[in-house]
Amino acid sequence: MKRGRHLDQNKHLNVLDVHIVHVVHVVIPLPPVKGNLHYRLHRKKVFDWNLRHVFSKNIRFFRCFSTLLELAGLAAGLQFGVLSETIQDICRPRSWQHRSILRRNSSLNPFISFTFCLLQTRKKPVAARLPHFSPKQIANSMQVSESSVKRWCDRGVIPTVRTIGGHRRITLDGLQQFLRETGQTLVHPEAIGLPSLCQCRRTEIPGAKDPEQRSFRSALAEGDEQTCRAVLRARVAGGASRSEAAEDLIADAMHGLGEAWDCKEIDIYQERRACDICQRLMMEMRNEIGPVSADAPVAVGGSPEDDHYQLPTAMVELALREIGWNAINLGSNLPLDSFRQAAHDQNAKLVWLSVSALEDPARFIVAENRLAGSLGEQVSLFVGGRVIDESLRSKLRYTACCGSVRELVQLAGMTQAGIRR
Ligand code: B12
Repeated sequence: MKRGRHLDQNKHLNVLDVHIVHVVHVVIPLPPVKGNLHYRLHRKKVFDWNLRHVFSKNIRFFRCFSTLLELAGLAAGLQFGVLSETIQDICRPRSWQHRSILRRNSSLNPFISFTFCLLQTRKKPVAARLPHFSPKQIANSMQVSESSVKRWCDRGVIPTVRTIGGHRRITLDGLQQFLRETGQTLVHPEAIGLPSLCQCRRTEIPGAKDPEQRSFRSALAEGDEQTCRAVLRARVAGGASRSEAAEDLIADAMHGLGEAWDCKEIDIYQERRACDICQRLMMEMRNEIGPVSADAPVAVGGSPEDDHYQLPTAMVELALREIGWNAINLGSNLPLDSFRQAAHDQNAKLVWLSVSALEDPARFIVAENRLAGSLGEQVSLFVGGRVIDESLRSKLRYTACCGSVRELVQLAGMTQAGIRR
């Protein structure tokens, strides 16, 4: 039977829908019937897995057997929709057109023999697993020979499925597994309709001189939270305060990641993941400090409206708590009037403003000046952040404007309300 016709007959089957769970070969000897053997050989290749189906005339028996298998399969948690369809297909009258070999060759013992596969239908819809690729497509996108890809398929290095016609096909999952396990890359992912991946995704973030900073930077870019934590702890164990360690390692690494992101040397997800890790590490350190004393002076602060940066203000909170303030981080993207309200409600002695991004500097200046005027003489206003440059600074009203958390610690420690560790 020609393959084309064969595929056509089975067009309702997609080989990616099924996979062989088990091959069953059954030979049932029959009592010899002299003279008129009506056993017929069904020669149709249902699949190209060289299966031969020899049926007796008694189709009911076959159906019964398949039902039993189906039940057994269901009991084992498998699905057998395709098996029944295949059998129906086989059982069509036109499948019986071949005269039996048994009839022509009387030396053969009469038997019913059939080999078939238990086919497990996959549960996911086909579309979810597409696309799948031919070895030639993969070879083109990897810039290797097609025969190499076929060899990898046959050795199981690339997980491969077969079409009904027996051709090798590689699913996206299989391809990704292969690339992951072998460290190979697609030179031309676009050749198979995939977006190009950043081949030069860095985990070495250059720029730091200190070995601890270097290892923290690369662990952070790698997403290795354990190593980040260990390096941070080692810094604290070496005598740095928690906020100093955070500034030396976290701020430094985030600056490095920002530059690497700007140069397209890391992917954006690495930066987002790094932020998340740093948030957790700072929260851990904050919790290690423990509760502040009941009479500790209160400080409140955060980032202004349209500023979504969370790490700088969290770092300020950590630093102030470490020197004995009851520092309360109000978070990011907060209208400045809300700072005033929080200071009033909490009876705060210090308000900090961490400014990393400004959409409308003029509006910010007005709001900042209003906030400074409303806080009163007893409340210190500390301003800092990466966008506070000389020209902006000159238009703001504050008690102190610092470039770093270290400076803030020194100044806050000197304020009247500040208390010693
Ligand atoms: C993480 C990150 C983000 C994240 C933040 C997420 C989060 N959950 O926090 C998000 C996604 C919001 C983001 C967005 C954008 N980002 Co961004 N981002 C960064 C990155 C990589 C790290 C920021 C950070 O957390 N640093 C760590 C903190 C601790 O360091 P720090 O801010 O310098 O703070 C120190 C001091 O300033 C000081 N300090 C800070 N606050 C205060 C307060 C007081 C009172 C005191 C005393 C001191 C003080 O102490 C800190 C410790 O030393 C920086 C790179 C960098 N150089 O910082 C880019 C960076 C700031 N981003 C940049 C850009 C371009 C953007 C976007 C415009 C990108 C875009 N196209 O959308 C947007 C703008 C968003 C906006 N309008 O708010 C550029 C800015 C370039 C420029 N010339 O302005 C940078 C520099 C990256 C780069 N190299 O290109 N970003």
